Amino acid sequence: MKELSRPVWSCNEWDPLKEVIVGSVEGAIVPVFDEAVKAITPEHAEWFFREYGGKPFPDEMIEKATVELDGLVKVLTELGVTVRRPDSMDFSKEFQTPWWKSRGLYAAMPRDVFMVFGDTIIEAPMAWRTRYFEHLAYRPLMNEYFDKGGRWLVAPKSTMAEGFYDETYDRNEPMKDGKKRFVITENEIAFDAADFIRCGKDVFVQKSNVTNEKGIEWVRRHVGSEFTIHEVDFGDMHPMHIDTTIVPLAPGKILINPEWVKKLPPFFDSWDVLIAPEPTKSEDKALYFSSDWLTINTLSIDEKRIIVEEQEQPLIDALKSWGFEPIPIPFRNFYPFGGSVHCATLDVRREGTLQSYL
Ligand code: ABU
Repeated sequence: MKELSRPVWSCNEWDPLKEVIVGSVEGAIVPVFDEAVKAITPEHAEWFFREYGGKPFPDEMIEKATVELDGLVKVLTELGVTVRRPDSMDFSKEFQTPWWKSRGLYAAMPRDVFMVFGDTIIEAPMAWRTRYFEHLAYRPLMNEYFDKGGRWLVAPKSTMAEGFYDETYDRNEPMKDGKKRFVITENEIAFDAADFIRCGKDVFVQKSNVTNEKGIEWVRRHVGSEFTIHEVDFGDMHPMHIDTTIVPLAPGKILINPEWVKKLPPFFDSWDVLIAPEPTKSEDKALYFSSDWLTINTLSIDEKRIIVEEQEQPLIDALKSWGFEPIPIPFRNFYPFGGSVHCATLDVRREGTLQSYL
């Protein structure tokens, strides 16, 4: 098969981007403040969930974030990238399984739900009840990629019933006997795709409040011997998604969050380690679901060009000094939904080949 005729093909974070899914905040619902949400919510943001949990995000937030997502779509399109969007879905509708009831969340972050390993899209089982059916917003797209010849691997969903969440988990005591604790147990398979980050044949993953050992092992067994899945652990004490911790930008160049990354795995010994500057802080935009390090949650168009949030001037300057060509866009109003440009996108098709960058 000729490389570019593949409907699904992406092996790393930096090969020239050809097709991408961009999320949507249409109909987004604030999750109720349950154990899973509590585990990753900074204390200053608890009020937001207590006030709005189970209700739609305020209209003004949705409108402003939508303008920014539309801006991202425009920029990507002008760069010659094919942009796809999820379907509308009624996330306010209550649904139930044999064990529990919930409402949905949103289809804002395709990165959390899917990952692409070569010609295969892997659909993550997720770990929040609100996200149990989120993949269905992308079903028409997945069917299309499958019909065109792409491979589509779906991980078994946890019941998310009693026993899946650790009721004794305390966010203020994230360590026990020198080991990190998480709000999910090891009873069933769980992972969010955004806990994985790809460098060709080597993929890095962290255990987190949404990804357990069993989930990592499921991926390892199903992707086969072509890929090596490296489990890593950094200094984020309330981890959920690795793409604000380490960000491979080009062969041999990795951007790191110096607050959490004190040491990299030996794989990166010969790589240039680019230390991200402190994030800029915005007084008026609360980060309800995330750390300040959304700064480095960027999207690479290729080995040089990187989409970054326009207020992150220290990062923009640093990227230029390292020889990159940052493309600043306004995206600050998307931050309160829990991510930046990397989270809001899924690169379905990039040029390039599957190789080792060791
Ligand atoms: N969804 C990405 C958020 C990770 C972080 O809180 O840094």
